[in-house]
Amino acid sequence: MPRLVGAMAALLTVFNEYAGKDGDEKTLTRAELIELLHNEFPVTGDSNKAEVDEFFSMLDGDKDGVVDFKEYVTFVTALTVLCN
Ligand SMILES: [Ca+2]
Ligand SMILES: [Ca+2]
Repeated sequence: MPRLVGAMAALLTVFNEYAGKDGDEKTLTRAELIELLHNEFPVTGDSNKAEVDEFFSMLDGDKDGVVDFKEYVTFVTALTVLCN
């Protein structure tokens, strides 16, 4: 598989795997997001609750209390740019 296509597929797979835990696979709740970060971004594992709250509201661009795929992708893209 071309690497970029593989990266996109991985993005989707990770989102779907964590977003589906509460039965609503279209959005990440706070608990789902914490689990995703803990397993897939271990560097954030030591964040305290206030940091997680701040992080979550940063991701939740439209402030509806959940993170949808678009908000998640925006976040991952921003992180990728930061890492470059
Ligand atoms: Ca969900
Ligand atoms: Ca949202």
